[in-house]
Amino acid sequence: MKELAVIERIPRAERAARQLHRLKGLITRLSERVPLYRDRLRDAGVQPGDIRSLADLARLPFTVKDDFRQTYPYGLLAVPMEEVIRVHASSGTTGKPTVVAYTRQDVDTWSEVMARTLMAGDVGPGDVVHNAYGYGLFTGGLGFHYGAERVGAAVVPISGGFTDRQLMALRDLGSTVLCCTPSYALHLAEAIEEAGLKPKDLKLRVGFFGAEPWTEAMRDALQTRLGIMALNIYGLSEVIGPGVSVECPERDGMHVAEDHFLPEIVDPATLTPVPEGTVGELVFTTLTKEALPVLRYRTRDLTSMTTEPCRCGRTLARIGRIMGRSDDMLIIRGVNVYPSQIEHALLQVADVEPHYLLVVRRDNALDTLEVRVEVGTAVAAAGTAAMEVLAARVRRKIFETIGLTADVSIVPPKTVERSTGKAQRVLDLRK
Ligand code: DLL
Repeated sequence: MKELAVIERIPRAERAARQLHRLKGLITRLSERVPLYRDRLRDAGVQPGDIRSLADLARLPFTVKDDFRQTYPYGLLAVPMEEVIRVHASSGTTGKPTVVAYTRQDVDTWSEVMARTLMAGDVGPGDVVHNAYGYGLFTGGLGFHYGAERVGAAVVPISGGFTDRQLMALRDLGSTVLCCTPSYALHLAEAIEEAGLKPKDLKLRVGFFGAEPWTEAMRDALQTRLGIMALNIYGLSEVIGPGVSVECPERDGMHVAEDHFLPEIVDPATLTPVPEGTVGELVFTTLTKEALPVLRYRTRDLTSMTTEPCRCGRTLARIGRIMGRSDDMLIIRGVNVYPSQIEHALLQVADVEPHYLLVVRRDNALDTLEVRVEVGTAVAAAGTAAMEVLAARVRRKIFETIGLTADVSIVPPKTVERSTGKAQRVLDLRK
């Protein structure tokens, strides 16, 4: 484990030499093995030999989420299927998820960056890691699981939900580390208080919270109410999952595992790199991924970056809190949802009109989604029972599409406000 700590503290110039070597190898692999990249690199007039410095990155083509959709499910793979040992997925723009794949080496790399993540909170043998991130296609659960095992901690693979059982496990198993989304952590904090428990009744010491946006005010609340140090963790499936970046105890920006994931910040309109400290869109190039390497993947997440040394001694660049997105993606209970997915679902149900409003709220720390949709005049005339049947059909369709249960309100014709310009389809009341 010592060598992992060293990797994070080497001089930046030494790391840059390694990054450049890896970048050259990546360009060769992509142009030989992935048709989409072969074509794009050719169109950009880039030969593998043209990469002479990290600044040459700015000449390379971008990758976007839609590229995953166009090549669904395995078109971006850079290895034969025989070398793939794991598949995960996250929501996409049309109901089809974004599929990501890992070789044995990729799972090992992921475990390493997740071990480094946990080590940022000094987690190791003797710790009990309560892992309430969802296990399954979502990368959160298994990502933390492998990292916790790698550092030699005892992992409690409790996954999400069943709050009563979570409380019992937190208390009885002596959990010292909490891993879940910040909104679920707040929900757990409330449940702990309702059960008459105080932070000192638990052994929790540190929490790793991410997968959705949160704020400093939320950090203060979690730290006080749970009696822990709350660390922000950022990652995304297309790059690897969690493990891309994490805060150290200084809590002054998230260190990027730059030896594996090369970060850039670009202006989302012009796509040119912006000066350090300026807010723009975060872009990643994976330097070591085998199964699914990505070149300049546009995350759509807005933040800034600094390479100033951190008081903790790590020389890794740091990104700030995610301040928003350059697209319309919502994160509801940790699930990525695009309004277009819901629209797609609504349009498949007969008798509803394509006039809708999505209302997102936070009740008792949990996100709720209300879908208000207009009914056609025929069903409206048929009365309440018919509207209720319709609401149930819409609810089922939405669940099939995004995997979340929405509160569906069927409203009379012409009652959803019409817009004269860009339609306002989302009312996010969580902010
Ligand atoms: O959310 C991976 C993850 C799991 C990260 C567990 C942290 C903890 P996806 O489902 O692909 O992967 O969603 C990625 O979630 O582009 C951001 O918009 C958002 N996101 C992730 N972490 C943060 C964070 C996982 N700390 C998308 N703050 C990303 C704000 C975050 N947004």
